[in-house]
Amino acid sequence: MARTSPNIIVTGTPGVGKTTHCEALAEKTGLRHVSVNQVVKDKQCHEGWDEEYLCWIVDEDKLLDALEDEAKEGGCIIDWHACDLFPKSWIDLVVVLRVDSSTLYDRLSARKYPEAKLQENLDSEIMEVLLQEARDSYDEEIVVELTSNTADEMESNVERVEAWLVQWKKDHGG
Ligand code: DAT
Repeated sequence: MARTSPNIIVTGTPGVGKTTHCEALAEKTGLRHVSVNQVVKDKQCHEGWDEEYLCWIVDEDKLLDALEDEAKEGGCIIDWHACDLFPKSWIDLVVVLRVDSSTLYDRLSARKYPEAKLQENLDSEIMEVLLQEARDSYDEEIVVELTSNTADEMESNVERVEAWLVQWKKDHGG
């Protein structure tokens, strides 16, 4: 059955502003903020905790099973620092947030990331790893790169996604 509400991924390197954007979007649009980190934790979709990188070792099969019903229903804003694991058929829009290195450095330092993890994330942002992953995994028409350095940029990003949603609903008989 076709979705009556779209699924959106908000992705990017940790610290780009995914959670902040997803919360604002959920409030404005009524779509649901699906924090993958929370799902991994709550539904135990992991094989333990990585002490070096301070993150869960995700079991992707379990994660997809845990998300499947919600994704089929539609109306999810999926918040995760990866995007290549989700089936193409689930996803209507992929927002890749980008940020300047110095801003990212400040945000991750404020989170007290260990040096190796901080450096790895900075490299990942500079190398455009998530943007490439999105482009490799989805049709280019649905991948949108947006900058998230300032509150003004965030506001205009949210407006842009809201406008996209209005159009999506028109196109899908809403
Ligand atoms: P992520 O979920 O991608 O890890 P976040 O939403 O937790 O990122 O944001 C990390 C920090 O940066 C947080 O303190 C809020 C701030 N931030 C995020 N996007 C911003 C923006 N566009 N302008 C100013 N601050 C922002």
